[in-house]
Formats: sequence, C-alpha cells, structure tokens
Amino acid sequence: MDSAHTISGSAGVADGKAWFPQDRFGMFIHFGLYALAARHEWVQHREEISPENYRKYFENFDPDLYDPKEWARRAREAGMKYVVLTAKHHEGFCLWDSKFTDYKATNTPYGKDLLTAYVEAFRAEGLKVGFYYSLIDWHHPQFPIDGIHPLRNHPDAIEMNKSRDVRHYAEYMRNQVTELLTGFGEISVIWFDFSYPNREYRGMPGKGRNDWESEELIGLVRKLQPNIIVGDRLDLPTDGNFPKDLATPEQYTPRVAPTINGQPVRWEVCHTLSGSWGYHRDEGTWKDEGQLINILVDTVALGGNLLMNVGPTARGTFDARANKALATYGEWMDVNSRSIYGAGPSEFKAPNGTKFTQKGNRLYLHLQNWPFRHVHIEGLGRKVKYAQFLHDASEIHWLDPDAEVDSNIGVAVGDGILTLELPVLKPDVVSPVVELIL
Ligand code: H79
Repeated sequence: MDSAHTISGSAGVADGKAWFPQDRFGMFIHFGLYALAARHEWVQHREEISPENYRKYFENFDPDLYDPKEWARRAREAGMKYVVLTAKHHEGFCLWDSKFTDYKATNTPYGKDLLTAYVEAFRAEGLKVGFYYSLIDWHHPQFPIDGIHPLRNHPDAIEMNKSRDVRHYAEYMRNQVTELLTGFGEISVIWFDFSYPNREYRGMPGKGRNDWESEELIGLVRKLQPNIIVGDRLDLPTDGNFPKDLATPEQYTPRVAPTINGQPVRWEVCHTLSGSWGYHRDEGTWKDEGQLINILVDTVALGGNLLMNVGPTARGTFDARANKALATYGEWMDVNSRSIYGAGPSEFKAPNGTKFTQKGNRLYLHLQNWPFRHVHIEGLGRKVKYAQFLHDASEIHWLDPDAEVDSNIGVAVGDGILTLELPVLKPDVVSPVVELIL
C-alpha cells in the first residue's frame, strides 16, 4: 500500500524519509510583512507596491503576541505531525537574524529572531520541523526584475536590471540556506518556491535552474542535511542525478497520484483554509468543515500528504476562523486518525460518494456523502471479518452476500458484493469512517 517504498531517491538507503507517509498531515505557516497588509501575500506584486511604499510594513512589524508554543499546541491538537514555516517569502523579508541582509525581523520594532523559538516549540510538541524558502525575492537588489516582480511595469525596469546580477543573488541564497540548515538543528523539509523559466515579460526572462544555480543549491542542502526532504520547485532535470523528493501540487487535489517518468513519487498537496496563504482579513472563501476533512481524506486515499496552511495575524496569532478550522481537524482526527496515519490507497474500488484508505488488513470506508441505510461495495463480499464505525467502535452489520435478494429488506445483493447496513441517522461526525477488518 505504502507507495514510499518505491519512490525514487529513497530506494536502497536507510530511509530517513520514511516518517513522511506515516505522518500524512502537516501545517504550513505563511508569516511575513504581508500579514500587516492583510490582503494576500502577493499584495506587493498585485498592487505593484514600490519598495519605499512597502517599507511601512517593515517599520511596523511587531507581532507582540507571537507564541509559537501556542501555534505548536494547536497544530498537534489538529492531528498535524510536521510543520513548514516561511523563513522568507517572495517579499524577501527574513524571520531570522541572517548575517546577509538587513531586511529581517531583528531590525523591526519586534527586534527578535522568530525561528529559534519556532523550532523549539514545535519539536517540544513532537512535530518535525521544516522551512519554506522563497527562490523569488522582491527585495534583494541583485534579483533582476522580471514579469512577476512588483517593479515589472516600472519604466526603467530594463535599465535597473543592468546593475543586477542574478549570480550574486544565487550566492546569497546559498549563504542563507546554509544559515537555515546549520543554525536550527535537524530540519526535515525545505520547501523552495518557485521557478518560471518560460515566463518572459516585456523582454525580461523568467527564472529557473540557471538563475538559482539549482544543482549547486541542492548539493549544498543534501550535504548539510542528508535526510531532508526537498520540494520540487527548483526546476531541476528529472533524471537519475536529481531524483524528485517531493512533488508539490498547490491548491488542488490531483485526480490520480502524481508520477515522474512513470514512477511513483512522494507527494504533498498544499492548501489554504481561506484562499490566501498570508493572513487575509476580508476574505470570504473559508472552506467549510466538510471540505476541510474531504481534502485530507481525498489526499491520503491517493497516497499523498496534506500540508494545510495557516496565515497568522500581524499580532502573531491564529485568528478565530483559523482556530475553528483547526478544531474541526482535531475533533475528527481524535477519533479517525487511524484511517490517516500510515494509511494509503486501497486496491478496492470505493463506491460513489465514498473514499477508501487502507493500512494492512484494515480498510477504511470514508462516507463523504451519508447514504440511506445501505452501501454496496464490489469485490468485498465474504472478505470482511468484522466491521465497525471508527469513531465509537460500534458494530456494523452486513447482508448475507449469498442471498440474491435480502428477504427482510428487499435489497438486491449479489456475489462478491458487500452490503453494509448503516444507521438512518448520520453519526455526529463530519465524515464518518467504517473500519473493515479483512
Ligand atoms: O507561498 C504560497 C504562494 O504565495 C506561492 N506558493 C504557495 C505555497 C505561489 N503563489 N502562486 N504561485 C505560487 C504560482 C502562481 C502564479 C501566479 Fe501569477 C501568480 C498566477 C497569478 C499570480 C505570475 C503572475 C503568474 C501569473 C501572474
């Protein structure tokens, strides 16, 4: 079941990445200056805000309520097992005391590094710790202006680029990644974001592996943290020299499990609670509890992980809507996590409105649409030894698979079909799970 065993890059080595498909569920955190603007982390790009005008967020950055112990507790209570925080997002602002820039939290009114407390707090709650590091940098003076840069429409953009040399920027990234991977203990994931080599704009090329010097960068990462899982957005060739560690579909769940050169690959979908990654005060597109649970179940049923994002407020807190969503996960995971941790796809075909996850001889039927009384499952007749709801371990009966018609109920059953008898009343669980023991 467990696709990680066949994943390129992990075969043959003592697998320091085996935790990943076990854990299945992580927290993404987008925190930076854009939390103050509170209208999407791409605000600087979208509104073409000049560096001078964006500076007000730097000058007012003071998350006085920042308490990563609280973040970590909420993540653990939601059932999350690992975490990835934006050490630097596209805006270029750094949450740690980097030697290589002044554009960092220690030079704001807040005046402190955020990452040391972050790694300690999450580790104390038993979570593995990762960093997101943006390849894109809208602040660095050597980052050439391109089609996704806030200054892309500046009349002097081409002229300004004459004094920008991306090789200096690539070196800056190596310096910063070295800080991140040597100064904070064991780091389990590094999430680079992102490449766009073909996105030319007004004569300004996009950026990819030649700009980031991706081969050198990943070599450095592997040397500093041999067990780290590296996100796949470095635009590296997908040949044997650079086995893909982690495919990263964003804001959608794939229809089928991703592959690379026909081989299964470790993968993780990332999603937002609200549509935006950074804190967005006025957004109306918060996912409801059914969507939140379905996203997790759909992902694990396909063999992937879910990295669900929270965008903390500029005070450094999770807002009430985020906490409510995390509590939805927590309540569900408290009783259903057995169908998630270490589980993966099933060989059996799930009926309409349901999904299967499986771990060994335990098959989990996720009832995403509550049916009326019966659910018919092909290929499982006579194969199940016992069935129960996962949330309360109450027995579930099934109809005699040998009867053509159940005389009491009048439901047609047939060879090879398992027909479960469910209560009319849906249990008070967002997406109830039946555990079938084979
Ligand atoms: O960090 C989060 C996002 O900010 C970042 N990745 C996640 C994890 C991300 N956002 N968008 N993308 C990655 C790809 C987006 C491309 C687009 Fe655009 C940005 C489409 C529309 C805006 C660039 C500018 C391409 C077209 C216009």
